[in-house]
Amino acid sequence: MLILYHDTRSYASQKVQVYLSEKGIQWKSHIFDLLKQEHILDETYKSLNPRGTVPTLKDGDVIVCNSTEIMEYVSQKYLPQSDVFFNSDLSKTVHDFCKADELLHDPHIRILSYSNLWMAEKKTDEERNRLLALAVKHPDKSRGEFLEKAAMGQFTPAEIKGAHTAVKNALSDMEEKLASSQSDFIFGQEYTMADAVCTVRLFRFGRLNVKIELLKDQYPRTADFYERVRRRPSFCELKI
Ligand SMILES: N[C@@H](CCC(=O)N[C@@H](CS)C(=O)NCC(=O)O)C(=O)O
Repeated sequence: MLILYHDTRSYASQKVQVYLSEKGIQWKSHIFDLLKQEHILDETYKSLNPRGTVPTLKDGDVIVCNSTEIMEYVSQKYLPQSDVFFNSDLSKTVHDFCKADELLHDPHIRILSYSNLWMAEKKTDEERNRLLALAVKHPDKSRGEFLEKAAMGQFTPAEIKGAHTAVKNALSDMEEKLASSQSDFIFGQEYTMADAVCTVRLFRFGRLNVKIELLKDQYPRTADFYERVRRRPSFCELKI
């Protein structure tokens, strides 16, 4: 049985959860509470994912880190009938889209999520000091520095503005892709990893107060896409 190491609130983990649910693949959950930094404190997890991030997939002896690679691994191993498997152009398009989403996530969605959701409530000195002490222990130095900045509320106005611009650009890009796809899905006639990515992206934008329904005039296809995917059973995977 596949084991997914994840946090149900994590953006990167949610993409995999939605995709596995869409494709009817069974998996077992190993949850870390990222806000308590459980993924850093667990010594055995370091050997599975040396960067100290989630998600990680374990399939027998095979360990796969990173959301795009996990979805690709699952597609190749368990979904040999999929369009993506037969069509290398489509497979590259979907891959590139998912990789671009990772760059939207880090840094932009992470900055907005930490400042508007995870660190929005005022922390006590004790909580902040605990986070700062863990930040220096993070196996990935740049992630430790990011956590320190988030705990101290030190994102700059330029970083926040850059993140909002990136969100707008992502909405325009989805709108264009849906206009040219001429189907219910982002690319081609089949639900792909890119659709899981867009579902999670729009859900997170909603939590970050981007009112997709109110953007119907500017992004009508994206708003319709979101209405459709919200009705799919896989949407139940999404909670914050
Ligand atoms: N590009 C990676 C990003 C993974 C990532 O940033 N995961 C976040 C949760 S969404 C994480 O592990 N954060 C904890 C940390 O940085 O310590 C992917 O797509 O899997």
